[in-house]
Amino acid sequence: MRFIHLADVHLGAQPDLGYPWSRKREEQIWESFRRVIAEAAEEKTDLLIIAGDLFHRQPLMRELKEVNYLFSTIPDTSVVLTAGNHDYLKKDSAYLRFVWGGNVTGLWNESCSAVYLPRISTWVYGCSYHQREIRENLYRDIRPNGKDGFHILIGHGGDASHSPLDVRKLQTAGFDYVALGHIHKPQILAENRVAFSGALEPIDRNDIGEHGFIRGSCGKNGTRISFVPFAACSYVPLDLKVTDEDTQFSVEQEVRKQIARRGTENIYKLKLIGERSPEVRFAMDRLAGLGQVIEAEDQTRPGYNIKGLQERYAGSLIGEYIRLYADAADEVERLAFDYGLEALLEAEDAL
Ligand SMILES: [Mn+2]
Repeated sequence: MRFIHLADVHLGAQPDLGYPWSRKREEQIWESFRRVIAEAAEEKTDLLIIAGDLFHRQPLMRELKEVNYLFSTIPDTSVVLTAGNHDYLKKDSAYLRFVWGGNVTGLWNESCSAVYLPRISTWVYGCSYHQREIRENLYRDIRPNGKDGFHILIGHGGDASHSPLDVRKLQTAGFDYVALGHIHKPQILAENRVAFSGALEPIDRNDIGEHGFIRGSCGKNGTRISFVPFAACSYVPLDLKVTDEDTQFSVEQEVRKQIARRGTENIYKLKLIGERSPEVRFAMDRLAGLGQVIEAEDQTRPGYNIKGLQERYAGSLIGEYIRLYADAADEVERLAFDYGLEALLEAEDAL
């Protein structure tokens, strides 16, 4: 029995609102979901699990119609989904009013129930959020029913206000696989047993690293799972170490090179570190314009020749300042020292 485990697709999300690529990202999330369905068709996947937060907010009827159309293109795949904290089941939720295709099951109950899929001899257990926050562990007492077939649990949560989880218990409860959603970072918590697929696409700048889904199978020899990178883009931290040789233009050249090498489709969190020549200033807005750069931070320090300055300004205010404050106790003092020295040297220059 071959399955795909998805979660946190967040259809309808508009990542990085206000940035030029936001609209494209909104489209890419839908497009990625469509690509997964095509993948399921190609691989003849038996079961598609969607472990909550398929939508970023309450789904609209027309959006469910699109989703249901996509499900109808994989009639031989059973689709089982639950609602998470983002697309939780309000009283008038479109999820409940919508008439789904024959291959689609929503586990909409507030507490765990199971559906049996005879074609693949598989029981799928799970429940849905009926409110934004749930502070108790929804899956504490759930166990497989002991009947023949594979037993898969769908869970959503993992933090204090969204069903905290007990991984050990989930691991030993007796399920063939526990498919988790809510935490956007993909992570296998117990080998071939318990995993967060992570968000299909990164949803905001905190979703660093690769994203995709989990592909797995259950059979006579147990369960096998693996993570499949699938997202159209990643948020990439880009720390560039500058030296006293660097200038605005040389750093621009390096940023261009790095973005070309790591992929122009990605979104970058740029940080300049290291010691720059004291005369050089970096125009961070120019650097941010060189690609999809969501953050551009200058954390460089002026690389003063402290010893040289102290000798040169011995007996003057600058010499005294260096003598008193050059040994900074921490990063804040160090920064204050740099600013102070810079101001003093500029004042000196102006004389
Ligand atoms: Mn969630």
